[in-house]
Amino acid sequence: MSFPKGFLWGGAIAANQYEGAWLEDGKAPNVTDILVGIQSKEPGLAWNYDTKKYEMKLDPNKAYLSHEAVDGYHRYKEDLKLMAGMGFNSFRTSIAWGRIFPNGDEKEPNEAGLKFYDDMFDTMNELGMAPVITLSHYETPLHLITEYGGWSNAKLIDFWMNYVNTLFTRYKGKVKVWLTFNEVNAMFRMPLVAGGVLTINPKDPEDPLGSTTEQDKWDAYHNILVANALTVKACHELDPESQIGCMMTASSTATYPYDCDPENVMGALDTQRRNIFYMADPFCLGIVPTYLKKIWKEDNIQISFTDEELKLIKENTVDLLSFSYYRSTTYDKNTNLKVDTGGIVCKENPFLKDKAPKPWGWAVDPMGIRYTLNVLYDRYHLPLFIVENGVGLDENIDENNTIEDDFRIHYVGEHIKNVHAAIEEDGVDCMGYLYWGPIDVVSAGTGEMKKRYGFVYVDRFNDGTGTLERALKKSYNWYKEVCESNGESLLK
Ligand code: BGP
Repeated sequence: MSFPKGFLWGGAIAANQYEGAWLEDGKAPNVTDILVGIQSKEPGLAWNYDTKKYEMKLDPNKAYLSHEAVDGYHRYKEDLKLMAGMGFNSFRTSIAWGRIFPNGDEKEPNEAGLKFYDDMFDTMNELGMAPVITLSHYETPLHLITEYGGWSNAKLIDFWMNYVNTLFTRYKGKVKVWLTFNEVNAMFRMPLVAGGVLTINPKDPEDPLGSTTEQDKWDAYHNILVANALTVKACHELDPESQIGCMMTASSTATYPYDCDPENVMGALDTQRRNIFYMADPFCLGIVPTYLKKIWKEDNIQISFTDEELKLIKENTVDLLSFSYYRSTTYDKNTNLKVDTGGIVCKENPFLKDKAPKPWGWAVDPMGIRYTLNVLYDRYHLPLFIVENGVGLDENIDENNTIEDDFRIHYVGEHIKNVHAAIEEDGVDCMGYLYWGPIDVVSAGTGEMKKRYGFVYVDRFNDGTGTLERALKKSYNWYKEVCESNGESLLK
């Protein structure tokens, strides 16, 4: 009882949550640098009434923890050794776009940024961990948003292509798997971060987020579909030995009708469509779903794809579908849907008794990952890659300089067992499991340090204090056994 030979075991992080050094070696701010967590409703922006543009204006009373994060920029070599120490054969991180093209619209890249990732990928390969690299993990350069309005502007496609062509050429042979945009299907819930969209002539300058229109978002959708297809094409041409995938937040795949009321069944399907399939279908099947026409009509959206664009999207589908899964949800027609980074929240599922400890308290649904794998495989027949699954806990180091994180061990173990069942019993082609946040990083959603996912603890706190020293939690050795035995330790 083990996983298929060559199964990829490891963990995943993102540049903006791990590296810090937000203005070092030529880097300029990216979109997450002006937020205390991507759920924040108050971006550090001010409207300049003369130039009619937004400018960065950080709130001096707020702690922007991502600016220093956990100092990965200076400590990645030791951290990667700790990751390899767990028997990882792969490791996922992102490239901060702004290290390579600080403002995003330069013609020539920043050599210091390129060199940094050269060294990082060499270190991973030397340690036996195949780099799995996200091209953009909520890291659109801020200048592209304040100057151009972000992805709603078709100019972004050219800037992006200059960026990705530079990467495919430079890192050819070093990267095993490329992923295009992290959780880009969340762009309607989080347009600024996941879609990099901001209206540059706002109705209410004091409310930058509230001003972004549905039309802006659909324009961004259009441009991102074209950019994704062009990226797949470029990758196949420039770095044919690697594979390229899209990256979806797939928790919404596991949207269960709250009961058998046909309206709830239909509503659950509609939730899946509006949250994942509307984007995964073009990326994986090369089609723009027909039901979108109804939505565009209802919302009075002007959007049309040229024949040439449709052909491009059709011919350049991804090699694999990677995704995050944290938890499932229900659909109930009488309850409003709420969102956070782990997925959608609706009416509580009475069958899920197992809950993560408060304050986040997510309902644990390990079978949901098996369900998600099955739905996605039936629909796309593509290799699937779990590149995020994990649990954030509020943890304090004990007198033995460790943390007994039994709940994490339980959570991860149950999910991995269901991944195995999907592969062995259901025949799903799943190429790997990467745990989200194998080392504590800044939370994407709330911008805190307090929400810790790591097998490795980092001494840093919400108020910005801490020595940044690393310590191993109990789960470190547990996950090491799982990875080194190719899952056998868990399945026996
Ligand atoms: C995903 C993001 C990650 C990550 C994770 C956990 O949505 O891709 O960047 O952080 O969620 O979310 P959080 O940090 O908000 O708990």
